[in-house]
Amino acid sequence: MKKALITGINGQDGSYLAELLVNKGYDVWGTVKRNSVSETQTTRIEHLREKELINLEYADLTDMASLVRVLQKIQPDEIYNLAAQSHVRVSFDQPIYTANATGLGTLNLLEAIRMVSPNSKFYQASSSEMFGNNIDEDGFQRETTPMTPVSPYGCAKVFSYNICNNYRNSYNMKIWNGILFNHESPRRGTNFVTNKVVKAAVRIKLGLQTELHLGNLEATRDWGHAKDYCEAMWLMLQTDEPGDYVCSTGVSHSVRDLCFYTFKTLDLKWQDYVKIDSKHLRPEELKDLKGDSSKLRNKVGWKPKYTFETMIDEMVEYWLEHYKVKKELI
Ligand code: NAP
Ligand code: F7E
Repeated sequence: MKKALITGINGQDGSYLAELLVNKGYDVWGTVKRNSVSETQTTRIEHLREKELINLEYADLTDMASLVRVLQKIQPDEIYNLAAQSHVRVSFDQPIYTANATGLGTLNLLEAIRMVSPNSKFYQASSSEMFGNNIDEDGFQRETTPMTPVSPYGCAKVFSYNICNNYRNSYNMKIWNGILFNHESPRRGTNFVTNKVVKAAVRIKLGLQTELHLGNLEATRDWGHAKDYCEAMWLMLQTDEPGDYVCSTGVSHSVRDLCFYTFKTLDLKWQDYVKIDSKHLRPEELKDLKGDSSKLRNKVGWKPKYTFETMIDEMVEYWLEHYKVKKELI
């Protein structure tokens, strides 16, 4: 039985990856960081915890001793580093914490692995935010696109990406960088734009809310489904040769398109409810993202199952179910 360790197992991706690895017969371990309200911290993984399908350990990426302790205890075959302060807007409010957790935290983990578990395969959650506003001539970003990040989060992820490549080359460690474009789901935090829009549109439809306040409607993103992207993480680690892989759908939509599609599925006109609020604007914005994932598709055989539309439909259904309403009844 293979052992896997997932940092940030209670996050959006951690919860889907844990399900995937449990279904593949892995012995799955995950780290959670200490939180004063333990009941809500494990909401996304409660179904796995209740049935004792996963094991949890306390650890924090900023606390290397805790990482050494966990690695010594588990000696995992595969390590997925999904933990991070992952919110771009928040990274402008807490740049130093973001650099410590999202940047230096990766180095803490790499050093811990080098000392106590050097043969583990390692997946690093790199991000399309690393590219900043660089776009290749054909309109896409890919593995070779230059990286000039435009947020403290993006800067921290570039540090992690570079140190992973450095450790791979210097110490022959088995390290993969998955450069993932935005991926969403009903489990996405509701302060990210997709789930914020979908939740609000459903609440507006049900008379629970009257307005939705957003920032930049012109930004475009290449939005895929987190389930598809977690499968890509696992597939990468099943290859023999460590490397860097972009994971994306190749289709992008603006935040305006997202509002249009979501409100339309509920028979609403988004213009009647959306208000622009400068507090949701960023000091510097990443304008357009669209990824070319040919390398992942051709070398690893990855293909997404969801489209933008089927993903948003699933998220709408989730929120209707949350408020106990059947779509046919509204
Ligand atoms: P998420 O839902 O925000 O989950 C992040 C996880 O990291 C949570 O479990 C969080 O725990 C944990 N965490 C935060 N700070 C930590 C620390 N200092 N030490 C240990 N754990 C810590 O993010 P996600 O959407 O699942 O994304 C997973 C990873 O992929 C992240 O590294 C993210 O930056 C990266 N990524 C995401 C996307 C995307 O579109 N989703 C795209 C590219 C890359 P608490 O919840 O208890 O705080
Ligand atoms: O913003 C705009 C905002 O916060 C998307 C993270 O998972 O993906 C994610 O980062 C766009 C931006 O995601 C609001 O300005 C407008 O242009 O959903 P988001 P993100 O910043 O792209 C990357 C790949 C990661 O790696 C990150 O971890 O939507 N936008 N109005 C808004 N965004 C938010 N959050 N809230 C608004 O009200």
